Amino acid sequence: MAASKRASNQAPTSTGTSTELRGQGDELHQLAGGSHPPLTTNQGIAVSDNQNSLRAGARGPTLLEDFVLREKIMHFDHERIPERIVHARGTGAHGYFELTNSLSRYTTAKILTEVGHKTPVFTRFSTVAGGAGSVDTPRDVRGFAVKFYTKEGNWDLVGNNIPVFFIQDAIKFPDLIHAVKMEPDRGFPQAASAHDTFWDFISLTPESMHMIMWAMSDRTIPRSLRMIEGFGIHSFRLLDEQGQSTFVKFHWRPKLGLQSHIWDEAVKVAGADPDFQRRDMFEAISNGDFPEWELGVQLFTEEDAAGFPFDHLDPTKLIPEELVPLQVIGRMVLDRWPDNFFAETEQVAYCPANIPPGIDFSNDPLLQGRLFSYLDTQLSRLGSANFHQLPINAPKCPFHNNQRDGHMQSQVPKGRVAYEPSSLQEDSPRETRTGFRSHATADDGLKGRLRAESFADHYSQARLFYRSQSKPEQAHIASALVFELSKVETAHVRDAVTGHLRHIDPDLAQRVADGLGMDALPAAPATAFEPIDMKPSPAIQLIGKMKDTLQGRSVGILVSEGSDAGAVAAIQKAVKSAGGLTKIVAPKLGITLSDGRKITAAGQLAGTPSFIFDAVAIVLTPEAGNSLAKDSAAIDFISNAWAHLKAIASDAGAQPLLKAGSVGKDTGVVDAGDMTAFISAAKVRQWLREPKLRALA
Ligand code: HDD
Repeated sequence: MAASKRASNQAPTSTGTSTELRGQGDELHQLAGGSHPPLTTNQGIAVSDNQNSLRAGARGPTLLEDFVLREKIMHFDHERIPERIVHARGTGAHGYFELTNSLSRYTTAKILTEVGHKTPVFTRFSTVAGGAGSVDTPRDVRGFAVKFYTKEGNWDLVGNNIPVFFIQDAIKFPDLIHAVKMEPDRGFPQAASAHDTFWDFISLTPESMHMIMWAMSDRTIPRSLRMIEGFGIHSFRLLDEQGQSTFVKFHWRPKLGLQSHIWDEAVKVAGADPDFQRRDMFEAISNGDFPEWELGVQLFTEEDAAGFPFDHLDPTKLIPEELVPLQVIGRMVLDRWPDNFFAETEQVAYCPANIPPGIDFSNDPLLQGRLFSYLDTQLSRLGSANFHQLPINAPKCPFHNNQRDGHMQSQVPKGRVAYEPSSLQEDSPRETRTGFRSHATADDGLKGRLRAESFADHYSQARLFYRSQSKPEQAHIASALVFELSKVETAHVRDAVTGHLRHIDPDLAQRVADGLGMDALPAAPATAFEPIDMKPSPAIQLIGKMKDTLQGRSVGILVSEGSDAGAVAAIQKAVKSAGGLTKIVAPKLGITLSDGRKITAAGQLAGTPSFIFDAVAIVLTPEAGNSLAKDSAAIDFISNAWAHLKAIASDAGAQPLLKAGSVGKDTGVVDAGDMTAFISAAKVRQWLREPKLRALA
């Protein structure tokens, strides 16, 4: 049978008659099993042979007449659409938003007033700088874009995992992006900010300093997309029945709490699994472990804003939660993976200008520029003004207007009226009183290319951020700056950035200068605004927002031939009851434990390093312990777990391996018999271990 299958698949088959060719298709059909519909061209013509093109003789030329071939290749040639100029690498999922607390005092928007209603959403997470094929774990801001298909039209909240942005005015966006992307002469580095052009731009753009603090923190190397916050960044408005306005900032808070990689881990994960975060999201949703976020709002009035020591219209500023508390109003659950990556995740088109009645924009100049950019980019990416008709983009409420025709029109409007006003057709669409209205503001300033003086303070909130961090977080920020600047070849750029740091925090500047081996601190640039000290905000810590849980985390259990089945089962049980997942890793996929049971490991050791787990357990016979102590993959497994500050449980047999991996002693290194100690150690990183093993700035 195998031989005949090979023979029938061999191409080309002699001077096959059409009968022979059909026979081959039928055979393949039977081999696959089931009742498949006939393969057709896009015109619905059934295809009899999908293996051989039409030729003049078995060894002759292919004929132009072969419409099956030409249609197939033409379509293939056009399979790609332009990738997003930013945020090209992304992962999306379907789900719903459920309102838990009504904002009816402030807005007429139904999505924010109808408690209990579940609004469908499609949410896409992304990195910013890399191309569509880049890795998931570079140091980068993460996009957090939510399309709510509300009853009153689509609302797109197109945010990031950081509450502020690099620049104050949209006119600088192309410069920022050109600076961070691959340098144009050499075409590298891909998905990395650690290069001259990025830091050159930053050194000349003091308004970016606050964002730089966030970007250099571990926020930009998240462990999982399920463990990031999201922010709408700009102030928006809520409008009530009378058109009264209240300002609002939107925040997403992950149910699993925040967790990030440490830098060395992120770098290694990039090699081990370029799709790490996409896979993590896919597996979580497939396991029914649905990612979830709370939606919180900060509400404030024009009068409140007048009392803030910063301008809330400046997107490089956040409003500390200690100043305007966060009120949780709902939750978003992502419970369905897309059926098709291209049709949904690639073709989804977000636009911050999509908002339902009852929500409105503020004058944030970055937001104002974005309102133009996204619609324009969709035209170039999706190639037609009808991109809104694609299923992933179409509103789920009725929509009608007099826009007509255009490329790829898929609607078939009826009737003779395609204009307004009209009197010829009863059901032609008309404007409505409850339609979208803009807040009536009296903005009558002088026309000019201006920047408000209230936007001049570039350092106070950068200082606020740095000083609000815990000690390990501050060390990571300083070390990230040293790392990034050490990749910058131009000395004056390194100096200029370090000079800015002096305005943020002199100690930070000194740490970075020391880390770079500078002889003296470079001069601080002149500043129009003397930074002020703000009260530290613990709410902007990352470590402070880690949850004491194993939920959403995973433990790798390294076993080998004859490992103690009872110990393995005990670890699996303890981790499961703490809400975590376990995966068995072994030198070979098929492995027999001490009870004689043959199991299939989830990962083979050489391809399943410890950095894809949150904690590890090692259960080995003395023989296996001795032999793995000479195996570099096993040594890397354990030494990386130690270096990445993870909890390690091990039995007696594993000790030679721990020794070979230079594992030391601390509260995170426990006996495999003590699951209570292991579970509590596995919930956190062993921060106290870090200074012992890594030179941080
Ligand atoms: Fe943007 C995509 C977030 C400023 C122009 N942006 C894009 C995406 C996110 C953001 C999450 C990906 C959406 C998706 O998943 O498809 N962008 C932001 C945030 C900003 C921001 C949080 C500042 C607060 N963006 C910004 C400015 C401009 C753009 C100032 C232009 C003036 N952004 C774009 C774009 C993109 C985009 C070129 C590329 C692909 C797309 O829109 O659909 O239009």
